[in-house]
Amino acid sequence: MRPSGQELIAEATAVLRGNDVGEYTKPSPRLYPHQWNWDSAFIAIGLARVDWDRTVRELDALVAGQWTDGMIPHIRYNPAVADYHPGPEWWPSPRVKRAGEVTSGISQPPLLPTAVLLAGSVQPDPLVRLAWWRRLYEPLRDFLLYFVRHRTLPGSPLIAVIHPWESGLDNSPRWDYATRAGLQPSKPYRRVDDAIVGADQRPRKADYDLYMFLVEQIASSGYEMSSYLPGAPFAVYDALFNAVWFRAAHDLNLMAEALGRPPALSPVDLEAFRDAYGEALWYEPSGLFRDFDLRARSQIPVDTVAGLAAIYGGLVDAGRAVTMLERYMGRCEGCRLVPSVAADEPGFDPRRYWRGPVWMNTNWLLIRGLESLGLATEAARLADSTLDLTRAGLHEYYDPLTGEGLGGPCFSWTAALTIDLVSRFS
Ligand code: 9WN
Repeated sequence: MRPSGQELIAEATAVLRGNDVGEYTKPSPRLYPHQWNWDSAFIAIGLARVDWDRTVRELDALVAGQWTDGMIPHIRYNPAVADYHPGPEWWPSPRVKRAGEVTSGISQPPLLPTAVLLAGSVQPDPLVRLAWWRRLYEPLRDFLLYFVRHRTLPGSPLIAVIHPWESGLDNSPRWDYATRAGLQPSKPYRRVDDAIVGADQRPRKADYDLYMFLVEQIASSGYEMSSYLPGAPFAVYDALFNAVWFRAAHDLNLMAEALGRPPALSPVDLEAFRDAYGEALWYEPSGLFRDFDLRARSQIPVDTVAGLAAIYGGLVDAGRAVTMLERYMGRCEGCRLVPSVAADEPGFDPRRYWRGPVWMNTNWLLIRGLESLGLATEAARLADSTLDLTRAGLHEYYDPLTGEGLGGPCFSWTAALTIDLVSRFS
């Protein structure tokens, strides 16, 4: 039997408290000891319902790592933690605004503006809410504009990610074409993840070789995207990343309106973005969006949950959302929903990280998207099956065939999004 809503909220709150290190929340107790970008955004969305003041601290800490060009990095390292590898020595001279900040040199899906909008909406005092939005507005605007200014190439408004870590779905089979090239970093590296979690649930050595090769390339460019991006060895229009950016742009514009400011992103530019997304990424034979490899100038032929993220972004209408989802589910019969990779894909692996397991955060994105499109029944159905996953505990991810909890235990975004879903759906 599934625990009651109140029991789930109590359990999830205890997980968040257990991972709380004062100003930020570790994604999980041992595996991820630093502050991660979109983790803190997901965490804020649930935490705001149980401790609003702590949520403000969480996001202030994340924004403290912002760079002079507006980027908010994917990891904000805690200098007191020494046993995490690969560590900040791989990211020399980060261009941080605030002296003393130690960060990585790439970003992650920009969920943060949406998290600030949603967390702000549960603050009952409008003066407190607006004061918070006013304080964060410019850092959030600069964060979204960073991608427009530094991650686009002539001819398209779509945003290029330059590392699989930036996609948030690190070892997705979408990136196997890059792994297969066999690129090697110039120096040896250590990893600790596969000693904490079973190696069969983590990225393979070939994946890490690529990750560390790219880290070296990006760092040695001095993070100068105007020269790096045109020839970058890995540059992709990621369907999920771009959908998250698009929704964040709309959400930031809602905040601007509440603050009596003009839109941060022009509605005309957003329409052009929407058209470009459809033109470059739609793949009719699968009824799904795909990612686009800027080196090969072609779509990447793998169907994953990232291809559904347009539902979250508001980049499709309700009719298309339903058919996309039904088609994808039809390829995953017998699975807990929604596997990170379509179960009939050759790269599908039900236990290995982003190669098949079900994740609470991608489900949550779809649920939010369905709600925004007015598909309340579909959203409630998916929320119910998502909450059902928690029977196995609040894990990082779940085996779609058995429901077994995998990866890190006591996982913060699973806990936070459980709080959000229970609060809204039960
Ligand atoms: C590398 C923290 C992060 C998530 C990512 C997830 C994983 C890191 C890792 O963990 O990435 O950034 O070491 O595998 O893929 O989405 O933000 O939870």
